[in-house]
Amino acid sequence: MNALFCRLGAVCLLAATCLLVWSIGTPLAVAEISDLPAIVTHDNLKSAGQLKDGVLTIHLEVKEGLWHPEADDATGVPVLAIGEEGGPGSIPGPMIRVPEGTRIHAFFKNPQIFPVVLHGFHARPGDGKDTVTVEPGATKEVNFLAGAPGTYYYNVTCFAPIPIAALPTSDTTMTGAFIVDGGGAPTDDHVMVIGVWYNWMVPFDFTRGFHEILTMNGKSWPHTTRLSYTVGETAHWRVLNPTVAVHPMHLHGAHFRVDSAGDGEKEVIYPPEQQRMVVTESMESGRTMLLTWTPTHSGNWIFHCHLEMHFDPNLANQAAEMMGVHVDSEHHHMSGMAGLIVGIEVKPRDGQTAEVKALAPQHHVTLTLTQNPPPPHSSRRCIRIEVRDGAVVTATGPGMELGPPIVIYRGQPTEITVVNNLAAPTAIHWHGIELESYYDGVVGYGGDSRQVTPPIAPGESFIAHMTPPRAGTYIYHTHWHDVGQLTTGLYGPLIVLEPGEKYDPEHDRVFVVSSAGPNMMNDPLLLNGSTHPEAAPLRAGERYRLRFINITPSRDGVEFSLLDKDKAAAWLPISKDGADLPPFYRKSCEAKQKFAPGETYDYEFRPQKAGKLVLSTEFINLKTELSMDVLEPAEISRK
Ligand SMILES: [Cu+2]
Repeated sequence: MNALFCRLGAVCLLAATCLLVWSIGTPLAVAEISDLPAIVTHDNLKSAGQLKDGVLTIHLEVKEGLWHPEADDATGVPVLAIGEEGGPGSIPGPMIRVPEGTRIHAFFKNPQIFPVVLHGFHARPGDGKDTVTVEPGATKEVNFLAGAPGTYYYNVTCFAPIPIAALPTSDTTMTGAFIVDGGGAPTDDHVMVIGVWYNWMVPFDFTRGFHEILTMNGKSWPHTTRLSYTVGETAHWRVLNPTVAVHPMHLHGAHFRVDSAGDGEKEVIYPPEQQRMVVTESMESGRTMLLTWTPTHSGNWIFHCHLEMHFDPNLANQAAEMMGVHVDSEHHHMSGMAGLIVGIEVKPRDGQTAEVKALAPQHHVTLTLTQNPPPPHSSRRCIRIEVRDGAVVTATGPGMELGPPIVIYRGQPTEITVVNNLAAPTAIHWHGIELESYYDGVVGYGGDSRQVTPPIAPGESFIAHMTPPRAGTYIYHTHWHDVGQLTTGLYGPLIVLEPGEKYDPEHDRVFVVSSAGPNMMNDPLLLNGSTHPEAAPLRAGERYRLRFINITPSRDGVEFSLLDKDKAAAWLPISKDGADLPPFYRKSCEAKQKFAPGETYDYEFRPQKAGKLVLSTEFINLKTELSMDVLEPAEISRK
């Protein structure tokens, strides 16, 4: 089932419960709320409990308190959290981290007036249905072997009646990491727990989002902990998604290696031949991963969820306002981002300066942005993108919402001049390209202390330098904090070819799925910039490279399928996010792929016979199709 519907079901149930409790209870006065103790946040730097003779003894408790997802001195949100007895409640909950073979002896105290249910307090691999209920006022003792090494988590849920102070809160505020070390996995890692807090009391409005606060280790950008590395240093991260939402996690400026995939109960550590390099990994609800990356460029970088609604400052502000939480909106609007974002500050190697020295460009491209007048019978004003590459000029087609491809070459120093003739400022992110931070498009943060990425004001231009180290499929898209730009055509494919290769649009096809507006449930799904896309015919027997891009703002799982009379055809996966896939994944398979915003996939496809193929893109109730004729083999061009 789609995660969104799961979420809606859960939300409706909880909202109903909360409303019931609200109707029979008495809300705490403001003064009583501000008297609640502080819930602290932390970065999972040490294990809770006492480890002695192979046994970790830990005393945990449900605590009420005020959580500060923004600045520590900003108004808090009343929540329930887990803490060690005698200490404060924390978000994420106290980390349980033990060597393989450890026995965990936990005492769990429930001082609340309702039962709580413990999930994940058992050996791994485990069964999610294996839960323990702690009655009101009781303390329960649980004793289990940690089990297989890996990245796991626990969470605690409560049944109604929910205390009024915690009314709109119970999502991932009672979740913590559970790490079992061993099996050669790194221990010098950074553990990141994603959190989502919903305001259950606010009715849903798909044009305004879910009214939620997105956090990493209990904090929302710009208050998340800044990580620090030196160029060339190896970083290992364990990323945990114990939320009900999908989060396509995207790293700027470098590819990372996906070393594992887990679901909280079981983790699969990939052998080397199954490790993929990506820039975006779509983390389904419940998913965990271990990743490794090595910064190659100094400066400031971000690791964030690519769902626009999980970093849009306006949505974060709305959620906060609904709860009467003070919002540091000045800061949000300066950086234009909020929510599920982590900043990474990479220092140059010893003896090297951070100065950005662009190589003398051998290739110049100009990208000119203008506002198109609305087409007849429409009030939508879309953005026209013109790409000038030497004498060749291509542009957004009439009535379309998609920039033309920019084609550059691996290893060739390139400069792209962005000319902004729009009425508003903008910034362009070269999604997936390994380049200097200053050119990466993150306004107010990219670059370093001496030179920070500026917005491109109306009438101004900005030159981005890059020397892409690998050939593949990337994206250029607006990184300005206005979803309007991302939903009126300010994006396009960025294709990196091998040196000397010639772009062959006949056999190299790009399919971009995007959105004609910010409303994720209603605004049409666009395929190649249109609701009625067209494509030139294919020829039976010839080999094609099909490149797919999802640049919708928040459509977490768009399903692409290439159908031959309603049955999926077969294709060969060749790369993901611009990085070639290892041979393990290069096997002919059904031509179907579900993918999230910020992901790209490339396939090799060879139509077998003449006929008709349909490329279908679907998201819940939305569907856009493209039909392609397959012609008889041409004797002359046949390879
Ligand atoms: Cu997200």
